[in-house]
Amino acid sequence: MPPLNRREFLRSSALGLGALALGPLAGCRDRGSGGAAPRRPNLVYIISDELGTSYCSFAGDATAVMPNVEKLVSEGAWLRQAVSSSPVCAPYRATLMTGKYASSTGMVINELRLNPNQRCLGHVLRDAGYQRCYIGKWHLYANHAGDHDNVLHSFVPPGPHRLGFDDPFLGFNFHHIYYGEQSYYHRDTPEKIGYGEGVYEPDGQTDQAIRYIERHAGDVAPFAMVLSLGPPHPPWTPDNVPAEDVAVYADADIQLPPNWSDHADPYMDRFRDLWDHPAELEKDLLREKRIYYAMITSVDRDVGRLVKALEDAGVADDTIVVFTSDHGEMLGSHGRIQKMIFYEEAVRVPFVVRWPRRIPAGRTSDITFHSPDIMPTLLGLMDLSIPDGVEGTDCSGHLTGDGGPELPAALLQGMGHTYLWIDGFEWRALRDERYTYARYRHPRPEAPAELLFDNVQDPRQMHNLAGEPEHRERLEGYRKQLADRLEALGDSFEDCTWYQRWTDGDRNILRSATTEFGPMPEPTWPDGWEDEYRELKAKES
Ligand SMILES: [Ca+2]
Repeated sequence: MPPLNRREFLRSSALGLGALALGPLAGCRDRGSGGAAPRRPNLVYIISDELGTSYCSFAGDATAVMPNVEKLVSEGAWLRQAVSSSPVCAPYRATLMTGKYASSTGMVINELRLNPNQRCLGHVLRDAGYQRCYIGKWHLYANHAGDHDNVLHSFVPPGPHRLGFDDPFLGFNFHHIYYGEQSYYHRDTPEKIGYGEGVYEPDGQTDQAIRYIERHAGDVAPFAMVLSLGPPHPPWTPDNVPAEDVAVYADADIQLPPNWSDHADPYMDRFRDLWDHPAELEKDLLREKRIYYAMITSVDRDVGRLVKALEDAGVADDTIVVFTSDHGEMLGSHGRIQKMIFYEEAVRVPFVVRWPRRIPAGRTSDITFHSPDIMPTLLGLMDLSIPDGVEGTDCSGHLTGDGGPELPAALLQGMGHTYLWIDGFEWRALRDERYTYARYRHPRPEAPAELLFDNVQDPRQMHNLAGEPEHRERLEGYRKQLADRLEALGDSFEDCTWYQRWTDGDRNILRSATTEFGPMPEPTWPDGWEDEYRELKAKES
């Protein structure tokens, strides 16, 4: 048997196991090599978009049909309290890649360009000898609000802006049309490449992932793949999802949520006018929710295909598979749609990790787990060092059963409008298994600016306890914890427009609460495309 490294020794000691009992660890070694160098596990990280835990079958939603993710849950570990620390697309993805809060990445709203002058997940994997493949939506590059299909914004050029995931990169910045001409990806040129006639985009992306696994399963170097799928993000129209997935819900009894409100939440940043006609909105939401579920089932089908490909290639036991989402969706709860809010429907996300070599099947945990913890936890599982400046916690021991550190609560940051520099929607919150405490920056006369919910007694968060005398002490405790946590991060809880000072005025991030990143590298378009780049830039300005 090869010698154990220190980490494995500590783990085996903690488990009280002798070296002879370490069969599964020995199985992590390079297959058949007999050498001392450990072969690290592969990683497949699947992100769906807009899938809240509230709508997952394994979390109690009786409507959702998702047998393949259920199987993943039964074979791996599920972190039941997982939340998105910034429940909106680009801020989450910046945190995923850096292990830092939005206040430290500077990605406070959507459609900003992340500064690549920081050590990211892909860089660590690259330096550890991993092959790194990225497939699907990226959303860390375009520095422009709207006009998503302009290749200036959809094409993420090779080089620093891919943050180490370039081997290959089969992606695009942002779109959510899953069929036809508006469904495409780029390789290493601005050319838009379709997934094939009539192919549903997530199916085409999963095909790409499966081909990659087939090609690289036998390589000496391990691989790390991110598969970033669009659904169940809207538009929720029947022509944006396969008919077979819609048919699954033909007889489903789709309902509005119990905390539906026919009044718009005054703190919502967009779409308030939908509540001018609540009866119509109800009808629309019921129709759309059926498509939302169909999209969940479509993602589930692709998860099943991907796991089967790992099994067929003989690498399932040596591959860490993560299934998660960037944030959830309100779908009418609390008089809101979309995300960018601290309520359960928007922040709670599935986080399921399957790795037969190390993670006991069917494990669940209720530790605090939020987006900054993802990168250090993955690196911890892979026995790779965590870069300085990472703000999350390595929770890998909670997945394997070895235990480890845990924060008292997840810190959640709402920095402003979804993608515009507009003030008035900012909030901060703390969430633990029992309570959510939240505070808006700008109180409005129609609704309280401070909220406290008992997530166990009142899982739909319909009863605000913040004003109740018997919760005064608890409220004070959360106020203090929030102040301390924000101070430690240098997060001064400002207006949305205040954060423009962290950019160059053109949506390129130059600094954050903690870091001066230096100049934004100029994108480099490939040979033969430089003229087109200059023309498009000139047209835009
Ligand atoms: Ca998203």
